[in-house]
Amino acid sequence: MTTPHSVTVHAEPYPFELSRDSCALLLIDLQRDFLEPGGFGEMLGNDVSQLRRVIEPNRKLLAAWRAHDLPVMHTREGHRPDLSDLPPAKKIRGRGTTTIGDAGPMGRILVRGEAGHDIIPELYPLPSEPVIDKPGKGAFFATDLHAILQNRGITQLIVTGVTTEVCVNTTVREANDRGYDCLVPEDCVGSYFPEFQTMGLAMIKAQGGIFGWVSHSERILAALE
Ligand code: C5J
Repeated sequence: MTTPHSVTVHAEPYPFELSRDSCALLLIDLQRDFLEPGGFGEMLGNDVSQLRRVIEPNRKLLAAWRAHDLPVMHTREGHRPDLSDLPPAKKIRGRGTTTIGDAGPMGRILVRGEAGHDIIPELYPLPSEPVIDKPGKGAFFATDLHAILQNRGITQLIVTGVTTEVCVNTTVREANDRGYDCLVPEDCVGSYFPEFQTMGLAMIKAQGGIFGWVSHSERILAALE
């Protein structure tokens, strides 16, 4: 529905009516261990350039959100230092020699307070922007994100970050089930695997937007201006 405070963003499967009064930018897990050369992601053999290409479009989108004084929130995937919130199944999954909680190239892997767990400097949160520390893939599981969004009257989310098929997709699905409208700018989300990037986006907008909408940051910026 178009209102005096809404703008239309060209999107698929159909235009997204972005309400300036109730739309937050949610940046998912833009953490050093996932994106930086020398981090845990690269140590596992992943090509971090596939994720690093999202930095610049996210930087522009974040700058616009801040300039318009619209709400911004960030998430980080990780666990308590004593690993009491780490399910044993997650700890042993993959049968790797180095797993969550072990010493990695940037401190203990996916442990809160370690260098690799923190958000990359290019997109670092302002003190006024909530940072949601999440133990799971979805940003709503075992966090206060839903309460924070409800308290601020937010009903729409622009979801960006990494990885497209894991934490971004899981969060969009969780948000959809809680009644939020989600728009995903394709250039602001990234996967180590190009085929998962393609299919992760296709799944969101399939069947008339079964989980949400897909667009491009430039289209969102154009609509905001
Ligand atoms: C995220 C992961 N953030 N792929 N985590 O997607 O394990």
